Amino acid sequence: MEKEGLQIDQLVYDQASLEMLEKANRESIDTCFARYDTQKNQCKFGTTGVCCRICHMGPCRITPKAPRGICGADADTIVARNYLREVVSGTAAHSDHGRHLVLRLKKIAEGKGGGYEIKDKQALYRAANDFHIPIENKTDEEIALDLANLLLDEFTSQEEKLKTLKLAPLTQQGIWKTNNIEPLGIDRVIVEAMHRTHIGVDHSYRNILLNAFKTSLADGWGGSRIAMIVSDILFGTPSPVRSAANLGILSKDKPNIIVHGHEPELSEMLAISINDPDIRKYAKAAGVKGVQLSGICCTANEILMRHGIPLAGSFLQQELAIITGAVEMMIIDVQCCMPSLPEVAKSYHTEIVSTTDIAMTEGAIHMPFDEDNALASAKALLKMAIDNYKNRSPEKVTIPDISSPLVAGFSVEAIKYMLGGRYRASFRPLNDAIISGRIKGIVGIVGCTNPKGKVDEYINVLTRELLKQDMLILKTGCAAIASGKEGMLRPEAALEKAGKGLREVCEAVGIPPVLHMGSCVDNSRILEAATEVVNEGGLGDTISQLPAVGVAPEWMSEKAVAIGCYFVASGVDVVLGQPFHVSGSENVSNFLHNETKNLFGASFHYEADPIQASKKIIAIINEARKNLGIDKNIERKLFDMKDRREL
Ligand code: SF4
Ligand code: MSK
Repeated sequence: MEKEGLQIDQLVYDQASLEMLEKANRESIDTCFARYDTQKNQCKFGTTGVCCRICHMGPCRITPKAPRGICGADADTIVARNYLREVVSGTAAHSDHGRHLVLRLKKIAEGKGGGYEIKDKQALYRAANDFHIPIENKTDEEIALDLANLLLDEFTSQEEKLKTLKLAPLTQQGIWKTNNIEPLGIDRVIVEAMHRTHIGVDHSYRNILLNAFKTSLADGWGGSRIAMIVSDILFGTPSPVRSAANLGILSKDKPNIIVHGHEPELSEMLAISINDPDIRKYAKAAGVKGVQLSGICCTANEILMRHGIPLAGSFLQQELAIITGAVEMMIIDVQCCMPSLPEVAKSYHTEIVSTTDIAMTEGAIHMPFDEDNALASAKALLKMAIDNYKNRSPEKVTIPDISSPLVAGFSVEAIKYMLGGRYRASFRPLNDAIISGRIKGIVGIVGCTNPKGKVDEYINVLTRELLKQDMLILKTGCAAIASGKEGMLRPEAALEKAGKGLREVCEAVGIPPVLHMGSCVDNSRILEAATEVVNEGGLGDTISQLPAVGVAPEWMSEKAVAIGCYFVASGVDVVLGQPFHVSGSENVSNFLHNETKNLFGASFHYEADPIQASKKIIAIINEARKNLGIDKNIERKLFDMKDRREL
């Protein structure tokens, strides 16, 4: 229930969310916004990172009068250990997602795919080529089996460095070697990091933090990259697709099914099954005209990128979607699904269905997804949702009439194709546009939404500022959804919002100025794009030399901490709109915000205000341009015969 004194219009930026918060208020529904208000005097020991509950002599809290915990750990050790544990959790989340997909690929290769198949053979051959797997005289299944086994070894390898690191530019690999942060197998790295942070093990904040960067590489270049590679093989490499975003996409007269979470296996099957003749027939018999599938968070991004399934909203709209009263079923898998959903759903007819045994929620219906009978599992859920349509109470339904059209699906392959066509697909035109100054730089804006600020405001204000300054924006996760709702993912946004140079490039290529590259694990696509730019030439030979910055404006999850770390370890400066919980240790803060610059050529920066953040980003990009000697705009010149002769 909303509380007295809570200024609803200060909580959310988009009108659809605002309307639903007002409805929540009228209907006395508890939401995360009211709960944030209750929690908002947050514990200083937690927010500064100096609370330790790693052993049962504690918990201990560091203060000026008590500078050490019972075991003798000081603020540096405690803050660094807490930080590393966040990176471990984020890395584990992305990597476990990747592992499931590799296991599915292996089953397909063994003829036990359960309805899944190799959808994108080119993606399979590309991956085989990347990992030097011979493909001659082999069936696709044989290639897939070799690839699956190689990728499974990436999780379990005890003594060999990750092979996926070799996908980075050569000099980048050298930087990791010099700093001794090349990860071994993903599982080993995660176990080792948990061991290091046990009481009485690693007490050097510097050593612990270096391990955080090493662990994060096992995410960005390991688990997340693997998830991306295998998703493309199983479900198709994304290419530009039209769709729409925001709660207004919910149907007034069809059962609404929302998928929410991160793993694409079930949602992919649902996207396929909505057009199944059996489901059409079932819907018709129930007197409805089919079903409306949509998504929240990154499961949404996965099926948006490949099927154009619309986005109902981002992380902080999950409760608001139910409050429309028009959702028959919300299907949740893993990560970012609030435990409050069944409580909100109690006031409506929405069924909350959890689908994986590692993620159960009290009050939800638990129907584990049977991946070996995926189509049947997906259809059973759709039929349940159709059955539930009759329980919708029209008097409780309010669907905000607000949504924006968008174009998503910008994988690296798609960008290359758009830049150069089928026969000359390459990043050359992008590099040339950066060198000539028409595009000043590339900014990856990623991550979540967070009730600590007005939801979406930082993301949207920053995006607008950067577009004016000719920055090409790459987006993933909920930050991309915010841009979708704001109309920034339309090609026309280039005409309306971009600076002259960026507008010219977007018009010529036919792309929006903000490119939606996918889900949280697809942040590895941003690293892939950065690698393409380096390898294309003319902009230095490490990622840290590129005029490129990463931003996590409204982040909240441990996954975002891991993402930030692997961006910095890969040479991309990262601007945070929310600070880390590290201010209790000057040494840890200094290491993350300054010293890493000497190690990796990039560091973290915290800016609470989006306009200040845009200035910081422009300064970082201008410095990179100056160092590359491309800080003067080069006018495009038409060559006459004299020039040609001179050439
Ligand atoms: Fe306290 Fe040390 Fe135990 Fe942490 S590990 S709770 S600082 S005694
Ligand atoms: S869903 S991790 S709130 S981006 Fe990937 Fe959004 Fe952040 Fe979850």
